[in-house]
Amino acid sequence: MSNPALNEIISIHVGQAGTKIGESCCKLFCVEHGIDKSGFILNNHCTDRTGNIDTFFNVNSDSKYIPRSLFVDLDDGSINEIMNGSLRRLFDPRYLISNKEDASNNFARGYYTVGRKIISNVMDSVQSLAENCENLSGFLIYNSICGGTGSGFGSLLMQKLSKQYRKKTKMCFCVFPSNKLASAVVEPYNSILSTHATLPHSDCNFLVDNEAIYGICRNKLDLEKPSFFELNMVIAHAVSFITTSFRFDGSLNVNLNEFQTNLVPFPTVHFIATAISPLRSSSKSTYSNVGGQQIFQECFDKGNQLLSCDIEKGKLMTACILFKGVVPMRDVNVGIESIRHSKIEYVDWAPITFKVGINHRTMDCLPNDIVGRSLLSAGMVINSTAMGKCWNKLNQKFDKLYSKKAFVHWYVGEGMEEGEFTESRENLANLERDYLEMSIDCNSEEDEY
Ligand SMILES: Nc1nc2c(ncn2[C@@H]2O[C@H](COP(=O)(O)OP(=O)(O)OP(=O)(O)O)[C@@H](O)[C@H]2O)c(=O)[nH]1
Ligand SMILES: [Mg+2]
Repeated sequence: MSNPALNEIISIHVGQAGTKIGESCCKLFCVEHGIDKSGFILNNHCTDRTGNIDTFFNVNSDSKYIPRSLFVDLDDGSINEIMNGSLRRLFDPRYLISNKEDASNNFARGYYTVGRKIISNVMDSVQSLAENCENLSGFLIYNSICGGTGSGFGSLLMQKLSKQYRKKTKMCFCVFPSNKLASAVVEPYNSILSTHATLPHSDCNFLVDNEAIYGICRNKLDLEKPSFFELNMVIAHAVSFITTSFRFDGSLNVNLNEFQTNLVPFPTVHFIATAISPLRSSSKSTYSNVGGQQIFQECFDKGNQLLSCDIEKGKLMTACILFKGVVPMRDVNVGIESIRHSKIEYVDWAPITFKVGINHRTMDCLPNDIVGRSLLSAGMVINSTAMGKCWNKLNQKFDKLYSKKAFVHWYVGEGMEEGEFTESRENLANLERDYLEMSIDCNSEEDEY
């Protein structure tokens, strides 16, 4: 019989960004649950801080905890790094899957050709992880929707998961293309093709972009030239806030289903921005002491957001704030009130509500962390109609490329029909319209995003 206390989650990390972010997250989760780099509970770890360790970890007969995580990449570069990295004794090598040939920034290679070669192997591994669960609640999928593997193979995987595990929640943590920084000219194609392919299969996508996180590293954390390693540490903290209530009991807890119910008012409108506060350099002080009200305000500050989406240019639909530390309810209420009276606009078809989660544990940090500790901290997740503008910008970039049919032959050459470009673009136009629809007040006929 299933144990209702258990709520296991399977994490799947796809492509370079997905796997490297996954490694950073696992490092932080180990610190939080008091596990050493080989998977054993630390001797000096207080047992009541271990939390619901089974959410993200399996335990074997030697009492070793192994992340319930699958790492997949089409080339072996990042997987080899993980196999030889500081967590090499933690992972089960059966769940580190790679091949020899990447998708070369091409969605079609990840989806139709190179990715097809390993999909059944990957799905067998997912099944073996799922069979080991007593009460699987769902999947967290990490990828970059700009890369060929992340977008193409990620989409193929989501479609297979949706077919095989239809009723299980599927949430994604995605690197979204940056406005100015791009590592490949075809990023708009990959992201739009993959968003079209996965829209009905994902319940909720938490988006981050590297430009926003570079800004955090430079302006808040005093790092002049941050690398992916540092960017991924910031992302790991955001993931930690979002998943804390799945992993530790709290005075106000938010589970996977509650998240979805509260954050997603309409199935396609499921793209969520995240912010963290406080963000102070770890070199400045041992602990910063910031109050609940200030945390609320900072979470709405552009400089604290991991996605370059101008919340002030849209209307807030829903938001959820997840505290770590002891926060008086009075401070929470004053914080909510101050946001109600700020420049932020709200949709008028739903009451202004902030779902609040509180976990009394203070935040944990890695030994070499760039994010400074704080007695009280929070992650905020926001669903805003401003996201419609992000899709609009990306659609325009797609249109420019496609007006010349530039680079299309690389996709067609991998067996993709050209019609998939137009079909995907039309679907993304519908998504823009969904955001527009959400932003129209009940009382007025015309409005903007
Ligand atoms: N935050 C973060 N972004 C990354 C990382 N690695 C790559 N990226 C970004 O992700 C996008 C490219 O995606 P990758 O994950 O490298 O590509 P992939 O999924 O491996 O696909 P292919 O290499 O094309 O087969 C670019 O926008 C990179 O800037 C990382 O470790 N962290
Ligand atoms: Mg790659």
